[in-house]
Amino acid sequence: MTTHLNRRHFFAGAAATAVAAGSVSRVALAALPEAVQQTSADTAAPWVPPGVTGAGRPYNPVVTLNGWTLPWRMNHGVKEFHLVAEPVVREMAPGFLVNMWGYNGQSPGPTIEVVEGDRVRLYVTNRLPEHTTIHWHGQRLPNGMDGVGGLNQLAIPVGKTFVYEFTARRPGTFMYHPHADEMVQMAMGMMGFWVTHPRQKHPLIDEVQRDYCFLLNAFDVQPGSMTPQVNTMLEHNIWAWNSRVFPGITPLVARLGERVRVRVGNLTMTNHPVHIHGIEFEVTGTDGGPVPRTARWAEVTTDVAVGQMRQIEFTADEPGDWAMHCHKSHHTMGAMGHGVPTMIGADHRGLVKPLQRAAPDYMVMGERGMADMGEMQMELPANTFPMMTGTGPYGPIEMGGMFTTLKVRADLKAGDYRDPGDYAMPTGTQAREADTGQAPAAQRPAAPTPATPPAASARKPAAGAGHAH
Ligand SMILES: [Cu+2]
Repeated sequence: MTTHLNRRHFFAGAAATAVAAGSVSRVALAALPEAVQQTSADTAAPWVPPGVTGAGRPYNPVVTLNGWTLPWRMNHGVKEFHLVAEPVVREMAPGFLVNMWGYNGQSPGPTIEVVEGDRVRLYVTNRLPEHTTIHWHGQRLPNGMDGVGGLNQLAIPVGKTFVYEFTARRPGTFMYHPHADEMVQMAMGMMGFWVTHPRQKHPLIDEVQRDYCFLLNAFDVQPGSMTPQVNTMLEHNIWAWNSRVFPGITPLVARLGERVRVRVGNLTMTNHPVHIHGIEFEVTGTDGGPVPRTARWAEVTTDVAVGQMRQIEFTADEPGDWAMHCHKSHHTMGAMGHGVPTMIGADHRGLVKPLQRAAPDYMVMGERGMADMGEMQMELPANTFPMMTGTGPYGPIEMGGMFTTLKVRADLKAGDYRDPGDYAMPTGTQAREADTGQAPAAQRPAAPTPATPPAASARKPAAGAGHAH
């Protein structure tokens, strides 16, 4: 877990690039906070702000999956941030690179993390080839700071820097994204997370030991290409968490017994039922704020609809490597799963050899299901994310999208977010091949008799009533 913060001032050295340094005066540049860049897609360690008076009580910082928190500077009581909207190359999984638009070197942009009541000033520099804006999704703010191009403000022209300023009025989970050429800019990955911590102990916001956040996002990257199709509405083939896909998504790590919060925001075009194995959680907050305690119930899957945020909490009290994923099974698959004809049950016997004489690379796939693809060494076009990938200690995991793991361990140190490796299962606690030979025959209950006897013409009665299946 490294941060790779590149603390260069954004405009230093920009003279050689497309942005003309001459278009902004030196005095104006000196007034801007530094635009911190991130060069890594790794999960950054939580960012603990320097001790600042008046910045609120200490809080437990969030950890952004495969992301980072943007450092700020204090300027006469105002927290100042500098976001740079720009083209980036995002590593969505090891070896799978996608041209995106994002902020400060990555897509999604950095997480903005402040405290309730903070005065916040955000400089936004536009290095995209077209105008943009930023909408601060879910915030209470003056109308002119809401970021809807044309409605509330002039769009930020190419090469220009605009400034937004407001007070973070309510604690909670928020997002940011453009409200200018939205379809294109969000399809290209322009979005980020925002967390406002409560200033005082809040009756509905509990203390947790781990606080994770990520955005659900989706792309259409055709096999062999590097740039998303921006006009795709629903048929995306890359289903991502924070612009990463399994096995590129960092596991969520917790020490046995810790309270864990996970904040999820959805900026795709469809809903995602987020499911965690091994524990039950409660939705403790939505886009509108904390959920009253009497309105919470335990569940293992929560649907996050388009434009929504959900904040869930649980006690990590079962050790292991628990799957955590979107429950739409197509969303845990990479490219190539879509549009493949169903071959289950098709008999290829006698066909393969003649076909291979004509086409030596021909292979049968799918007639016994598609699990074979998980271990297939098929040659793919360059930069293609396969349909299923990732290997666990017991073989291929057969996933490739919105999937990661929750790793709960007794021997973790507080605040240690490193991947602890594979879970070592206690002997005798794992599914295994059944011993069908030696065991003495168990007493078998009789099969239940039908409540209503079937009509004689409809079904013949089974020969042996106790017949086992
Ligand atoms: Cu999904």
